[in-house]
Amino acid sequence: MKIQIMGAGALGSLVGALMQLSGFDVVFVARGKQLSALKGGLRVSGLIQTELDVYATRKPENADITFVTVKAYDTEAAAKELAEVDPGIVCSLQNGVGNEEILQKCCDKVLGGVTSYAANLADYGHVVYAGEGFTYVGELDGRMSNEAVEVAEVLRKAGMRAEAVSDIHFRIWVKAVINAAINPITALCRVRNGMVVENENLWRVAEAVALEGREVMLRMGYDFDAVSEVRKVAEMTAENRSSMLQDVERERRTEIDFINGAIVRKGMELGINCPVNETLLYLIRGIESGSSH
Ligand code: KPL
Repeated sequence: MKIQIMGAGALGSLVGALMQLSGFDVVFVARGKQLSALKGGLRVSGLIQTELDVYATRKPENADITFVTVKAYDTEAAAKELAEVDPGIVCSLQNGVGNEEILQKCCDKVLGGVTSYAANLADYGHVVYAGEGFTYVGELDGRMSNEAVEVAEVLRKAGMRAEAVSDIHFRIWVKAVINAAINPITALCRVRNGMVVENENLWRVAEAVALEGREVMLRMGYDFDAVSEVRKVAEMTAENRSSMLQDVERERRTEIDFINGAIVRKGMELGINCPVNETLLYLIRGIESGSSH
């Protein structure tokens, strides 16, 4: 079975490495310095230590399953490239809301996915496997399909904890609200995730973001205890530097528009004001406009 990783950055390289180590034929799609480095091999450190010769390319190819791991703002470009080949089952493992809908415009068979596996790029071609998590995949319309079951099975064969679910849309929103409460605060204050709960000033902001997200989700028919979940994830990932903090430190564009931006937009649609999410959205956009990406 041929597995393709569309966007072999930190998470994509980790998933690809785990797949290849379990015997799958893997294509790593990357660009720039990461592509050049991968052509010389992929190093994995952290929870596992290994070096692999990998097949890395700029453009996607035909495959049985394509995992999309590009940053949310690159989903549209990735979808257009995937439309030129037969990518098989396309499964997003990205952050934020709306990626699947963008992929569906160009690809026939799209599954939603969320993962809490943690990976960081120590350098181009060198991924650090920072934490084992859980991955959920599912149909966007809530059906339990053979494709979703098959993708979860493939992830499990690669040694990952994974499950096919019938509420992937809900899980995507849960992750977005958690990211909305942790990521921009850590990026603005340049702190690791744990500080969001350890510092009472930061916690007040995180709690307000979570409560706004919860209100929007409630109106969508989704109930979850956003404040407790944010606390739990911030404590569990206390030593992590969030993906948004890493983006800001490297002067790269962030995924703010697909996280807090998505909450603000959905809130507007439903007549709910989300002023704290909106403020964080504008502040992170302000940082982005001052950086060189
Ligand atoms: O998903 C994350 C991210 O950094 O994007 C969290 C859960 C906040 C872990 O760092």
